[in-house]
Amino acid sequence: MTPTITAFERSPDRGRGLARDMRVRWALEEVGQPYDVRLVSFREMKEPAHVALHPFGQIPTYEEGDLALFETGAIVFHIAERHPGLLPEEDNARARAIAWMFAALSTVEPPILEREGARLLEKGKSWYDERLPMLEGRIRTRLADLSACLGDAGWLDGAFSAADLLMVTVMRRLEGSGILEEYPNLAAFVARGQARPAYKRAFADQLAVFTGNPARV
Ligand code: GTB
Repeated sequence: MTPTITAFERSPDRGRGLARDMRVRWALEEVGQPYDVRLVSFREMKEPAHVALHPFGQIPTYEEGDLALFETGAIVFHIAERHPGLLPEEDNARARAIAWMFAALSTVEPPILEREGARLLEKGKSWYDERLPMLEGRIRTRLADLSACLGDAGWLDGAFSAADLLMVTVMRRLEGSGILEEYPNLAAFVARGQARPAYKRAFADQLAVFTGNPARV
């Protein structure tokens, strides 16, 4: 059954692939699962039909037969469980990859989102100039540990997995900050993810929504 995901009708990132449907598109491309996309406006996201799929009125959602899912971590995990290629077969390696999926979303992403939120909503506040370096310090703490852990390895724990996919998308949200570049092995890790053919296809497809110019790479 072909799954349907939702994405922004007009992404505020202007097709830079930073909205979270990119993660789901990339996972589906990695496993070779075709999918449909239903584009939603900001107004539609808050209407009952969409809220029935996503309690917080957000994108992306994932529908497959009777199953409706929200939360990209859960969606990517579901895809990885149903298809070979995104999680190791061996039990312990699989458990470690899942731990890294959680680490990406619950340990590395939150400080990055805190900074993003502050830049978006707190510029001009009296505390902003003091708060920003503090938030960036928290990101550096996480990235320094991650960088030490990754070392010279290509991926987080053996072969490419859903954990790498999530971590790459999380770290892409630092683009333009200059922070990622302070950790050359992490910058190379992100670039490796972006070089994957499945990433490129997913990126092109979400960009085509913005440009109105469907294109495949
Ligand atoms: N934890 C949820 C998940 O992982 O699925 C978070 C989902 C989420 O934040 N969705 C956002 C959304 O629907 C879109 S991706 N927001 C609308 C709302 O809450 O009303 C977040 C996002 C938006 C825009 C950019 N950008 O412009 O760069 C980047 C990321």
